[in-house]
Amino acid sequence: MTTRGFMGRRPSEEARARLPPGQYLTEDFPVLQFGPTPRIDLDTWRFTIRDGARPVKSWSWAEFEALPRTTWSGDIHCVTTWSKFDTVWEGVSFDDLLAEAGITAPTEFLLAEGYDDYTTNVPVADLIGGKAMVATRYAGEPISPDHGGPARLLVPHLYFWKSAKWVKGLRFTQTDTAGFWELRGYHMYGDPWREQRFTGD
Ligand SMILES: Nc1nc2c(c(=O)[nH]1)N[C@H]1C(S)=C(S)[C@@H](COP(=O)(O)O)O[C@H]1N2
Ligand SMILES: [Mo]
Repeated sequence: MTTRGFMGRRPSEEARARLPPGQYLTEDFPVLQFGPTPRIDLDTWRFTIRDGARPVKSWSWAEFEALPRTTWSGDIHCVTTWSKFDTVWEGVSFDDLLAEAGITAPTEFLLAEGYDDYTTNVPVADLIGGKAMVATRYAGEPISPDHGGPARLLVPHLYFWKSAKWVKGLRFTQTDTAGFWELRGYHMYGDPWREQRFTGD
């Protein structure tokens, strides 16, 4: 068990190497969102890929659950300075979503959209090649409502605000279009290793 060493007051050498600048390690899983947790009924849940205004592909919950599954394990980093190590997620990779939709990405950018009307922009290049998924399980269980269940985007190499909770779809955009937090001063890209927290960082 190497995780023991991470729990002390001072992070171990290994933990420090895994912590991006300005981040601290937490064992908790803080809940952060701009509004209340939406109530989402699996009977009416849908996940839709759009090219601008045009729907390209849509899945019901049962259809989504039947898609190929991917597991990812690693560290997540929130702009509010907590990082959490060795989180385990399961869901459908962005690559598999495109393949199942029978498309290649029509533009270089998209907005992830939540059932709470949250949006966040991510370049397509940061989603392909196994870098992102629409997760439906965390630590072996369905994702709890507070953490974005039934499904959330997971883009773990960017600050966690890019991982939209209660995700209802992905919308390809012609240009890199600011989402909810990006319109309010957060960085358009959000690389934790370059400490891109705010506009201009
Ligand atoms: N739909 C939606 N997704 C969201 C948010 C939100 O307000 N609404 N907040 C973001 C922010 S700022 C963070 S830090 C993470 C927090 O995820 P957590 O509550 O599971 O820790 O969710 C992101 N995804
Ligand atoms: Mo955040």
